[in-house]
Amino acid sequence: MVGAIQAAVPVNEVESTLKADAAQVGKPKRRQTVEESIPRTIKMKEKSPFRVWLTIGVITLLAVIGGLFMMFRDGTPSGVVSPSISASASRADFPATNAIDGDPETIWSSGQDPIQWIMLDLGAPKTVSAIRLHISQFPDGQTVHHIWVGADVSQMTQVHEFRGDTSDPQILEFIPPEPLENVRFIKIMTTQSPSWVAWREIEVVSE
Ligand SMILES: [Ca+2]
Repeated sequence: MVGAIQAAVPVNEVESTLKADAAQVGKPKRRQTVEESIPRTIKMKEKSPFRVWLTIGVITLLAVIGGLFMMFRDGTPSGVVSPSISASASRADFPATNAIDGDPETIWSSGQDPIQWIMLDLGAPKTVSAIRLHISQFPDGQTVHHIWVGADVSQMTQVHEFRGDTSDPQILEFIPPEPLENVRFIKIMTTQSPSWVAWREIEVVSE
């Protein structure tokens, strides 16, 4: 049986195969270039504009998040402060915030006779060149208002006193001889008035 299988392969075909193998011996194989060695799928991804823009987008997003973190880690964005206000007393429908909303038609009212006060926190020390008080008063009459300022609520200094006949909606303006430096807190204390203590608006001109 073995002899029969060997006889089934033509002699000429065996010789030509052996010659072809012999011709390949010692012949250097063509080297595969680096580019050819990279799978096609990877090359397609590297050339994709979508992938490039996605990378740029992610980097930009991370930079924005990092910037916002730096801005807000101290509680407020750098260079931006938000004033706040408090008062000795306030009627529910006439809150203290009405005194700093920029609208003379909205009123803070303590709902109380003197002595009452309202205090503005500028959020950071500033140089103040003017303070304007928009009166809300009924009836007209003799009033006394004191302006206190300071960098800290425990160390306030009185810088002015308004004393005289006043009426609604008069504006009292205080312009110091020199701008007041290092002012964060401004307290307006009313010690005499025929009216409940109230203000339409407190304006502060600061640098
Ligand atoms: Ca107002």
